[in-house]
Amino acid sequence: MTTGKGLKLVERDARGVDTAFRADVLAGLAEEQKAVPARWFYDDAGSRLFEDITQLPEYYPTRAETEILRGRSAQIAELIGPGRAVVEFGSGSSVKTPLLLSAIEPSAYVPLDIAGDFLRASSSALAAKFPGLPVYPVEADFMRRVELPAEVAALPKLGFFPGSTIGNMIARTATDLLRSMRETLGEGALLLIGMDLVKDKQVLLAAYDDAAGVTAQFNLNLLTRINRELAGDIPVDAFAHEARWNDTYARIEMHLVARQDVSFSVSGQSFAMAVGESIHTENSHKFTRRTANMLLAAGGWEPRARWTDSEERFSLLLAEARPPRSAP
Ligand code: AVJ
Repeated sequence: MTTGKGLKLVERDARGVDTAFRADVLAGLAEEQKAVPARWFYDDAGSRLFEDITQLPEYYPTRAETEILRGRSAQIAELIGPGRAVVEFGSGSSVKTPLLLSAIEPSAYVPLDIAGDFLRASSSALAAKFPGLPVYPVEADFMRRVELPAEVAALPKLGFFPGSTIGNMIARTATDLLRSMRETLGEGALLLIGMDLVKDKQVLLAAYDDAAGVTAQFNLNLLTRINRELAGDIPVDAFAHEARWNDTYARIEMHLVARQDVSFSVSGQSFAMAVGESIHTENSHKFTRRTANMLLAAGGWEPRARWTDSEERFSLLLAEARPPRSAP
């Protein structure tokens, strides 16, 4: 296993504050509809809580996608073929990544992640599971084109982006990401991507507001993180977790709603919220076959195959980076 370039991707000021986190939180809290990007959920506590979420009875996406990877591995392997360098966008899950790698006989595995420590840990675990498979972790922000290691330059590529993480992005950002992936992987590359499906509203709301309150803890942990890392004094108990269905954009939204009038400060800046006002913390877009295909096409990817789980809750799509065709 080789290591990345050792670039420091997380910039900290003299006090050790993550400057991008502070900038996002201060800008987001100053908006009319307060908002903090969902990527900031994942500190150590948040990452552990997300792992707990994936085990909840109400949270079907992880089980549904794993069912597809297990049940359709022969067909997936047939269409992908052996010998590709698998480029995973994100550090990889301990369950889904091995399922894919055992199915397709890849010739290299390249996980891309901005969080170097997590990347190194999950890469060595994976390398131990697949002796003989070259693993080249790259510490990078995959929202932009990534320079892949020279060792995989000549290999055909398969991008892997499971989990419906693309659903966290609004259409414009999702399109930018798909186009960056195309630049990173090159023409002729394949992309295997998970997208959660539109379904009964009550099923969706329950998946994001579970009876045990784990998703509520996950959402509220963002405030705890802000207090700890950005010298905040937000009264966490004054906020309630709420999941909402936004029908215009076909997405679940998570909000932190003020249960009373509150005022607080973060990094020396003061904020006030009236009872009922919220901080918007996450979007989780849900797709149909057509909106999924439309999004892929907008990003330069031609849909090739599509699988769903037995209850049609979740989709896994295979797409190919093809040269753009002119009209018609
Ligand atoms: C990791 C983005 C796929 O949107 O379902 C789970 C995150 N948020 N419960 C999702 C999440 C609340 C999850 N993704």
